[in-house]
Amino acid sequence: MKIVTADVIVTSPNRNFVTLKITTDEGLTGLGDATLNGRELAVVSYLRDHVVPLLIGRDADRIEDTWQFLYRSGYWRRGPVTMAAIAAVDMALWDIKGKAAQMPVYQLLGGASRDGLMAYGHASGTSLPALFDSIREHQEQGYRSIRVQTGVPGLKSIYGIAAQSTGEERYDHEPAQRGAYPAEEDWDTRAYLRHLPTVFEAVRHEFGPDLPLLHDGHHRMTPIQAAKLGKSLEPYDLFWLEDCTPAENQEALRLVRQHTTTPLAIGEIFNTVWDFQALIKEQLIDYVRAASTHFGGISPLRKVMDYAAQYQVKSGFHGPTDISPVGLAAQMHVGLAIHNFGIQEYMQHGARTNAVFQQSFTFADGYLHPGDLPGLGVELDVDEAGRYPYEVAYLPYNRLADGTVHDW
Ligand code: CS2
Ligand code: MG
Repeated sequence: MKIVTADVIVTSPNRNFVTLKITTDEGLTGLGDATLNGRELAVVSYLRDHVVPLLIGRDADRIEDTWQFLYRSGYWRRGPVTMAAIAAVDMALWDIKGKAAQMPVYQLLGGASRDGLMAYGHASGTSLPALFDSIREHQEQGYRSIRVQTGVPGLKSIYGIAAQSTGEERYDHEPAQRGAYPAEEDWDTRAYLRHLPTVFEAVRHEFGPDLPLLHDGHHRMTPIQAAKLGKSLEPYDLFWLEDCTPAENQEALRLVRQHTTTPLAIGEIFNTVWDFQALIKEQLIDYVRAASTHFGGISPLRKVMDYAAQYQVKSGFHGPTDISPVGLAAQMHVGLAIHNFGIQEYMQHGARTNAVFQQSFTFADGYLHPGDLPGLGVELDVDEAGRYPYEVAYLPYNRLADGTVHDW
């Protein structure tokens, strides 16, 4: 079965998405997600100018060979642009293989290891009452695990607070915004470290000991600050503390680990299996936060999880709205098949996005399931996608009180 066309589709229903659609000479089509939030067009060019011409005429059945060919023949390895482009090809070929076999992709990966994927949603509020309302709202939607982010006294804006934008017209992920320049936010780590334990104490008091609670530190702390936070959150029994330090310095996790038993999750900005190698082997993390979309697709995600299984490290795949429904489906299939699944982030896309991407997954009683359609179970309505051209959008950035740029 030969690849005859590969189209790169850019659409911005509630936010920007880049999708690769591969068609074979047998008339089968496959979709892959290549969305790189805030740098979308770089991947479009990488695909259109350098990858698509190499795909035409290739054997669509040879997923691993195509992956290795694109990775190794490019010479310049790794990096989010390269790996998002390769991811899209990998996902599209798995989608095609599933359709050819008349099976959902999770069946090709070994079949289901569980009935559904426990998912967590994002509760947030600038104040405690607003946060409690948001947690209750998520519980009513069925979520049984909840990420908690709040405002910090003295700071105008803080990562992950949905209140900054509401309604269907909003950009479909709270911090990112349409516009020609990144929004500037403020940051004070000491104020955050003082405030956060009081928030978790109040949430535990209100919602009891059972509810799994997660928190995202979004790369903002030094190792010793992260160690201190992990320690001060221990009484509130977090499911995980995510991205407590910037991911570039992996040694930092060793120091954090020496000081706290709060479980650690990292890796949403990692691109390859090698980024996780030392962290898994030295058991410095508990959850792999990779996303199929930025990690080279389904094939490497499966490999890193099999490696992690030896060390009892579990999955916690990155699932914000900047992962398209195609990328989300891809990692749901992996999550259902692997033994060491942990949890799946699930933020929910907006209505326009769901009209562009027809999906077959279900979310019931807190559990996701990718569905049983052949392939990934997602189709793209090209006409609907065409109604929403690309719009410039950036993630925000941070400055400290004295004007220094800080990690966002
Ligand atoms: C976040 C992301 O979901 C998460 O854990 O860290 O929302 C992140 O801010 C965005 O994916 C950036 O594109
Ligand atoms: Mg995160």
